[in-house]
Amino acid sequence: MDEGESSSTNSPSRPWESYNTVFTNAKAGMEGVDKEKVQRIVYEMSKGSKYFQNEERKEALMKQEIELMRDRCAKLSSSDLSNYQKVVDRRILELEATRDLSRVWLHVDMDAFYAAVETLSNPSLKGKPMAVGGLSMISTANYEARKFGVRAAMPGFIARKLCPDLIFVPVDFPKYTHYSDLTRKVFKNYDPNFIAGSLDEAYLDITEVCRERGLSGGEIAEELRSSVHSETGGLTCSAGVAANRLLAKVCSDINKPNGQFVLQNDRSSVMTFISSLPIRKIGGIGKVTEHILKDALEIKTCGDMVLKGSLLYALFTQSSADFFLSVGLGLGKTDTPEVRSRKSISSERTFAATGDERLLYSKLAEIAEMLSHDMKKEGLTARTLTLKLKTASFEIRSRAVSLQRYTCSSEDILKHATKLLKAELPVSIRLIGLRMSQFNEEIRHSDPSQGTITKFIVQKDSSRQNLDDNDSFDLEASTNCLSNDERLSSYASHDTSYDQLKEDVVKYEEQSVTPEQECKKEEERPQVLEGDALLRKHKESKSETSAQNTEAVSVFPQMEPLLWVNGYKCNLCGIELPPSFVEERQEHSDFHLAQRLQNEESGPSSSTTPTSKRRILGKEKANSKQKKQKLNQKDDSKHIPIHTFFTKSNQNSNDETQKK
Ligand code: DCP
Ligand code: MG
Repeated sequence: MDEGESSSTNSPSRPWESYNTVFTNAKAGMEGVDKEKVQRIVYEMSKGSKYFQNEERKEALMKQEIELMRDRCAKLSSSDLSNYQKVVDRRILELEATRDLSRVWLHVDMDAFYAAVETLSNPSLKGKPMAVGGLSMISTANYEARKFGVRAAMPGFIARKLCPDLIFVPVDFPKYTHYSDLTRKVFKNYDPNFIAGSLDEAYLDITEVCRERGLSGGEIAEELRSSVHSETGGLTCSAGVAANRLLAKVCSDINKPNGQFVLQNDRSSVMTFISSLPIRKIGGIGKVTEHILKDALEIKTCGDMVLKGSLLYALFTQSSADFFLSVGLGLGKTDTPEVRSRKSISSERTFAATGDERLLYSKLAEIAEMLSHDMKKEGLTARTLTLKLKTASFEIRSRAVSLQRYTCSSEDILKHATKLLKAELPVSIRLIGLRMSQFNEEIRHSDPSQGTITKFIVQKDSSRQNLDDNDSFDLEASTNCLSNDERLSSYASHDTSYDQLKEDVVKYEEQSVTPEQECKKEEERPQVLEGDALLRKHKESKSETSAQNTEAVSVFPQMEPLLWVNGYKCNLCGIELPPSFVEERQEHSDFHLAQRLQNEESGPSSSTTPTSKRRILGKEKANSKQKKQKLNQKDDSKHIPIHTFFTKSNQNSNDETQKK
């Protein structure tokens, strides 16, 4: 199990100790790994690279956030805290009243999924350390490889350094989809409305099936796992059974691989379980949130969230504090969510940073035109316009305006967008985005094309019914103080295939139910952890809320699909990463950011986009017929050559390759 990360302490003689990336986070099967050795190798292999610098920048920002939180904490008087404690006591009563112990939820997650599927089709891989992916990035590793510290989202060349005998198998997404379908057929027998997460996991409400068949949750879990094993011809999975989805997910990781854990459905068992659970175990609490809670507030376990509830309510927005408190009480979702409908539509462009106002206005006009075109195509009108900017120094700004009427006209959009932009000038900008939200529901519901979109979403992948527990997903999206910046950085070159991407955005934008809810959601989005701008806003006023006139609002929740084509495929390098891998996606975006910075720095000749650069490099490779080891990478051309950003490390990697 993931032990989370230790606090950032730095010993000058062992600098890697404070170098915590996703590569060094433990996953199931990595319990005995020498973490320090892994950290040292990862550190040494990436030191000096752009990736490394980016990690350092993120670390510095995080430390800044922690300091700010400490300062705010120190300013709280004891009477403040005793007032907040009253709020906590009242909220505990209210939250307790919502506790539902009547349902039995099961979370199932396949073991080393891609790797297990590959082993099924090539049994000679059995028992040998292997990873699915390539030198630039691996998607997963089997449990044999994990003993060496090899894990998903790690560049393959680092993995090979950790485990020289590592066998690489290229990613074969259609094959995993096929096996995923087989598992879903089994899940349906237990809950026809099961909620699929990524390809290899699902939540099932097994209350009825337990009742009908007079079996316990544990017995159903055993049966389901054995059925998955036989229907797939040998794949194993792990399961967690608990009163709600949040707990069931935590439980499914406890006895991985090929195991299960049942948490009894009574309050005392739940409270005992949750009280000592490390906060990082909770879906929705990522690295940044973990560090802020741990390092600034000394909240290490879920139980601490209740004990220190007054601090949480004093320092965070109510929705964040409510989330933390409900986690501390072991509460989670127990209902089956409805299909979500579209929430917003947007267009954006990245370009070489410029302060030339004429150019910026002309970009804005193009974007307004594209957005209007898309809205007309989908029969949408909306009345909240948001302008998003990324400045030359990667600062993200969002400004919103509520329009007098619903519209989709490019003239209207441009008129208001121009006002928003004007207020920001002069500034050097590298990205402009426009988003329209708060749709006219009447038109929407009477518009047949809308039905088609929803149908498309549902048909395309039933997992999109709801990819995660909302409680955790929303928080994760908004708590990572670096995420806006980092996620935006992923659009470095999407101009190249913009039309295709826009199509994907239209199809896969994040969905919600009504404009009111959307608005509420934006207001409620936890602000403290969304970066400096939101920190400032939070300090100014907690009561400043709805999207009236020009004001800062939070993130563009639909940005991800611009990078993740069809919801899972990185448009820059083709790697496939399901939406629920929030942190891994973050790392992957960083990867591309580093690449982009590298390109920018190495002068005009390297201003080629990653896509075209990839093509050129591919050609060179073919022409020079270098006798590099293929490492079983049929699809290596899909990956960006690692040396575009890991200059030093790549050298090591090549040396390694030649040695082999
Ligand atoms: N995946 C990916 N990239 C990541 C993480 C995962 O492509 N960064 C893919 C490969 C995995 C699959 O998703 O096989 C499921 O992810 P899990 O986190 O469930 O990992 P595994 O199933 O591989 O291992 P386990 O669940 O046993 O820990
Ligand atoms: Mg899995």
